[in-house]
Amino acid sequence: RKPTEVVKDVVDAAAEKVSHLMTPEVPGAPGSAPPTVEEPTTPHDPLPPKKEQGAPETRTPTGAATGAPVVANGQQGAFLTTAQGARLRDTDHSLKAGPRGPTLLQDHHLREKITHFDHERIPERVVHARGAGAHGVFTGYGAQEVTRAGFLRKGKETPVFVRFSTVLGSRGSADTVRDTRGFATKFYTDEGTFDLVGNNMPVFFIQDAIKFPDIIHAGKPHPDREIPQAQSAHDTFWDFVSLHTEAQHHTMWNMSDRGIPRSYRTMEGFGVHTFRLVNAAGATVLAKFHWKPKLGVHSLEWEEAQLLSGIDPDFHRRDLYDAIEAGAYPEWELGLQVFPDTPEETFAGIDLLDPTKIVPEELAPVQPVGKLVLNRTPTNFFAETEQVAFHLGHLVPGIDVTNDPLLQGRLFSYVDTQLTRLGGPNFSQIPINRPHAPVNDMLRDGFHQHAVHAGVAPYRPNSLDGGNPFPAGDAENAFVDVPVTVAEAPKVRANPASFDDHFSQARLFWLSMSPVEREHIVRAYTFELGKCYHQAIRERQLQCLANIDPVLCAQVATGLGLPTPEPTVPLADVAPSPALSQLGRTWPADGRTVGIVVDADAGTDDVEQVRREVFAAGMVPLVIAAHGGTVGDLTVQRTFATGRSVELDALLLAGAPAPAPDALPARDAKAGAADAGVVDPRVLLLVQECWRHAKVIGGWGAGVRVLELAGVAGAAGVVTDDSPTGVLADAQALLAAHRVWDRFPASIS
Ligand code: HDD
Repeated sequence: RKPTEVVKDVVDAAAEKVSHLMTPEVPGAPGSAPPTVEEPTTPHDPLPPKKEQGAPETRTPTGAATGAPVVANGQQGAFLTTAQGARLRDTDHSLKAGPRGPTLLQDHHLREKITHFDHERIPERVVHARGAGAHGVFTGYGAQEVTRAGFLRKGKETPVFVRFSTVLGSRGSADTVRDTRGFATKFYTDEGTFDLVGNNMPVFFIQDAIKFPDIIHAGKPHPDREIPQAQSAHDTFWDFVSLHTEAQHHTMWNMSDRGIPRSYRTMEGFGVHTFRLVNAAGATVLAKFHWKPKLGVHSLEWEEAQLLSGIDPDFHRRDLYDAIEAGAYPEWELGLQVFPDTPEETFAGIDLLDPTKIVPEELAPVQPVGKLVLNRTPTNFFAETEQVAFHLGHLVPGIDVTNDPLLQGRLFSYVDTQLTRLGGPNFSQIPINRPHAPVNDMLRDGFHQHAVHAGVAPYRPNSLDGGNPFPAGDAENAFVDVPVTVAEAPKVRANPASFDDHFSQARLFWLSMSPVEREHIVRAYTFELGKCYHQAIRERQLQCLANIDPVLCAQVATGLGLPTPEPTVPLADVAPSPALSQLGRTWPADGRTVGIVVDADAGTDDVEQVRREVFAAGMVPLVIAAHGGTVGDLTVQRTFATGRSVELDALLLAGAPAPAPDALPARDAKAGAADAGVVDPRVLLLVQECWRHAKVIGGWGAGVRVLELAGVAGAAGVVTDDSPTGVLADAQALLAAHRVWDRFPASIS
């Protein structure tokens, strides 16, 4: 055979090897083959990058003069080379004076390899260090009446990159900690890059950016012992927020179920600040950005979040990646709350420049202006998710900032931080940060300059480069700095008086919660304050709670064993906002995970049928059995050792697996307990965990006996039927509410 044929075979084999990552299948789906893992030995080209990588090259690319192709991935050709392209014979042994001799200083390959490795780590983000990203597409619905921004035009498609994150933890911390989540979106629009750098909560701890180092120093681990990691349950955090009471509203969101999302896919997102939009005629409005997830807003149970930190610290990152690879593309609608641009910059008495306040959706409905679909996972975490650099100053014509003092300070901070993190001012040339709009700036030189700029006159005006670049006017869609009148006022370090109301909206949030959500909030405060060492801090926070709501305060005080203080300010007279509650609505069951416990000794036909129906409904079935491998024709995805309630939305019992005889205590084994219908205790644990976590549970045939032994048969949200598909149908109906909330009637009203 010709060498080219051999190479083609190897390339085909390699492509097949990655194809399972591209197909919309969950590993173990019916018909999917296990991937092969042998190491190929014949030279061949590297694995191809996933579709197009990064943005098109818009600056003069290195190599263009020689005609060499410019590829965004750094691997070309079949052979291992140095960083300079010289082919290498051996990368496993350093150059030594004889096999047992000392290593020679002249080993340039050893030094290049180790030196590069020594410098592989870059500083992690000072906040939001832990994150996960994905590529996608944004499609506008049309919003010309309020903004000229082209990416919001009806039907206009714009590539995006989104990075979700926690705030407090280090890069290696767990995903499911109680914290705010970042929701940062980079729109690579034709008119320049627009970054919407938001969170999953619509308010912030502070009203002025100058206090950002304070809140972050308070939330990060204690400087002496560097604990706790990725937690707010410690003295410095509660010391700060109880003294700095404007943080109370955001803190309440963190203590609510919003602080422990079920998935990035089930989070709302908020731009937080009020922005100023300008349309083609120059008319302006004020607006707040909202992301609404297609799957609804869902959260973990606190016990689940804690267990996951040990069982699967990468739970959210894995969930995002798996969903996209399985073709269950996460979706959000972008919406706008629009307000008239009045000199007071208020709406319904709410100061729109105060980032600790929301405008309830009942007063200003969220109007959808586009759809985001995440459909591609990053090829390389570091190159894309780690190096992506967001900045609130990345604005496009039609979107401008307001005087919100938090927003104003952020406009400084984001570029500044990239200088240290990404090593200089040229971070916009890193592939993930490259604009898709043509760039013609006069920025030159600096560390890591990748462009080979032509011309001699990077200044204006010039005649030597023919006057290029030329400023754009309105007709060429130049960015508009809205000429807002700045009030004649003395220079002061002060806030407007309206910023002094710190409790009314925390109360609004509390009053908007359902009883079960309130119970979760009480438990969260009790847990977090219970972890503080200082009694004075607990008492001070209880005083804040007393100013928010007496029932909340009394419940937490009881949990802490402390007296309930009286309010020191009048309780705000506010109307609840039902839109803030996560309960009481139904949602599509897409992407939900259904565990099916099978008995290795029983038939599996009915399980196969249920499995197919789960798939057909857009959900993910996970077969759970005593051991890995196969049971009948079924591939086992979780065993009784690895399958836990935390990754399931529903659990179906298709059998009553007995414990392995040698797993029984000697006494039971002698008494023939296995024959007497004893069920594997790990299955009972699984059922009980699912029950505690308010999961939908179902069973048929012998599975019903497991439910009886676990003591949950007949309880709310536990369905049984003679027909397996009948059980699935009932379970699916219950899943629309996400959990079986009425299993635990809450006492707080
Ligand atoms: Fe910030 C990162 C969101 C206030 C300074 N911030 C960062 C990220 C998100 C937010 C989602 C991660 C971006 C990514 O994935 O790379 N930050 C917010 C929101 C805020 C906010 C919604 C309030 C409404 N931030 C805020 C203030 C300051 C900063 C007031 C400073 C004065 N934030 C930063 C930063 C970070 C950052 C230090 C760290 C890494 C980065 O910027 O690129 O500059």
